[in-house]
Amino acid sequence: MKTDPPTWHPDPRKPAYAPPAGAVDAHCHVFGPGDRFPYAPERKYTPSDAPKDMLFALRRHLGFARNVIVQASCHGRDNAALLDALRTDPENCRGIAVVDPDITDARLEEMDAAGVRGVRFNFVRRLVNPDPTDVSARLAARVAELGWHVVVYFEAADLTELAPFLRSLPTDVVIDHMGRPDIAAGVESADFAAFRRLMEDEKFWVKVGCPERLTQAGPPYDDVAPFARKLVESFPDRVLWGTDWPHPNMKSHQPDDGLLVERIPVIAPTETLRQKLLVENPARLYWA
Ligand code: 0GY
Repeated sequence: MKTDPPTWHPDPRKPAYAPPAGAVDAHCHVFGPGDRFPYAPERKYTPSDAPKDMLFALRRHLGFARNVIVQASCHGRDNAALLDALRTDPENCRGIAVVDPDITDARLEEMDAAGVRGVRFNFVRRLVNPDPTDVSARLAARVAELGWHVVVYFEAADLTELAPFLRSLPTDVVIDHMGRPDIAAGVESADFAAFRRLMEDEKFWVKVGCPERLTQAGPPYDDVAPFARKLVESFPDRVLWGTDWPHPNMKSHQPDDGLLVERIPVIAPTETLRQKLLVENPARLYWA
């Protein structure tokens, strides 16, 4: 499979907005390097290598202190690159893994010791062939015993069908990319209202980043900001923010991570909201 050109900005600006001490980039990935950590045979894209050293350099450049690294579909269920990154900086990194439903308890405990705090269920069919929900539910019951949570990635069109499963999970549930709302439909759309109704259940958390993937207008992503701001103001104690670096599979443009950080005060307009979004909420979920 042909390697995609780099999806990340080669020279992100130093953001004019400085995040508070202890700020967490709660959604980012590591890719390879492929010669040491091969990409999964079943992958739907082959990224350019974006290894841990690049991620940690970006974190320093952006003024962040910690990372939550999420297993991306291009690495399938082999979490070796993720675990290697976590073990390089165990104080400041936590991870979300994608695992085989029949993984052993010993292996889960090993991952826990390395800093994994959850499993990701990906329902986006252009990226994976999702497991049946009863299989995922059994895995969720097992990881609940470790105090882990579940991260879910799905398209807005699938929310109605998935909602009963999501509500039934015995763990906290973190939703990637605001549930991928249809930006053109507007912040008052029935679908986004349904998403906010789901969020009223206190088990749900939501990541309010990723405007670059949802936008129709392009940078600086003014069309996406009202969605994120609405969630931050409605659920201030259950929102997280991440760069989504290295922006897997992005085709329209290479987002400037400095710009993404500069947008934080637009979606979280007070210092109190930003402290919760960037520091307190991720600390509670990942470092307690
Ligand atoms: C993201 C989004 C994407 C990719 C993945 O696991 C992945 O490959 O999550 C996407 O293509 O929307 O969260 O990074």
